[in-house]
Amino acid sequence: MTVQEISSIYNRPLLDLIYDAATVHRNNNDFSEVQISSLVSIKTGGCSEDCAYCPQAARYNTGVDVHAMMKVSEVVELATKAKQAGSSRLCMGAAWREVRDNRDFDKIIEMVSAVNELEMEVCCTLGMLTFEQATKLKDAGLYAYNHNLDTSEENYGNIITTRTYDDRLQTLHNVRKAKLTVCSGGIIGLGETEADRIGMLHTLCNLPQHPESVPINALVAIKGTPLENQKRVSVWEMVRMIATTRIIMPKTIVRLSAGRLEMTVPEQALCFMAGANSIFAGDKLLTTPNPSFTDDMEMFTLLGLTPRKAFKNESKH
Ligand code: SAM
Ligand code: DTB
Ligand code: SF4
Repeated sequence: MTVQEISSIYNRPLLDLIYDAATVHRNNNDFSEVQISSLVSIKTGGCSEDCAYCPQAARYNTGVDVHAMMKVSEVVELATKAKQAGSSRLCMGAAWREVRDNRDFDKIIEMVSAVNELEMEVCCTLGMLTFEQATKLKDAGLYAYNHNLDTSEENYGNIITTRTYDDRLQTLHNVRKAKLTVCSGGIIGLGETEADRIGMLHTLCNLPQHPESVPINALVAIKGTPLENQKRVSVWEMVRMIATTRIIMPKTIVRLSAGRLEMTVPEQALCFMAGANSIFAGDKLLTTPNPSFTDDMEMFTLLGLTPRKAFKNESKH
């Protein structure tokens, strides 16, 4: 799909866009199902990178407590709780630039296989990864790898200077080659233009294969980061972004990610209508608060949504 084609979808009158996205969603997916993922920050803060949005970058004073790698048993306990609350996927995040072949990585391999035994889809987001490391994770039972493009190639250097867009794409290539499923999306509200949003979606949708999941995050502006004074994105921008993603990648899981705490239930309902079919649940994202499981379950009941079971598309991979 061309930039022009994506742009003409993105710029449709809002209600047409929502209606069209809802139609694509209903024709391609079980629209009453929403996947629930939970996040665990297995290694927090102290990161060497300069991502302008991130509370975990060591160079900004954000007040995040730095934590060394969690114990395998702690992760299994959190995963078990998340599963009981309805999560089908556990995503383990580490504040790293890249994976290194050391004891921490060995520990992650153990975590992956332990959580996989709970019959949850296991996802990791650990920074850059080689093909060999991706293969090790796959062999341990990893299901998905998250690595966001975050913004357009043109805007990337305004947000992050310690690595390049090509580095990101190379990791996505390594992940795909290791036959892991790909989770890659971005953030809106960084100060990007609409052309940047469209540009990012263009890159995602023209990868050799669509990512199996695309998280759309609204910036959580963090005090101490260069983006602390960014204005909160409006729900209409979230809806537009989600609806466009749904239309151009009809079968992908589109995740309404960071930023839900500031959204009302009717606002979130619009996002589900426009094709979002996944959320992060549990009272914490990586370092910032998120709605509680209880509130989300009330919302699901109200809207007639049901949690999606793990490994639903297993036969395809
Ligand atoms: N360090 C690894 C990396 O950068 O790939 C993995 C963890 S990193 C925290 C994962 C993603 O979280 C980022 O790519 C970004 O999209 C998202 N993120 C981080 N801080 C955020 C914020 N303040 N608001 C919204 N999304 C954020
Ligand atoms: C994604 O796209 N968003 C999640 C997950 N993938 C790793 C992280 C959001 C982080 C929000 C800021 C925080 O809690 O630290
Ligand atoms: Fe580090 Fe990832 Fe945060 Fe960037 S987004 S500073 S790489 S933890």
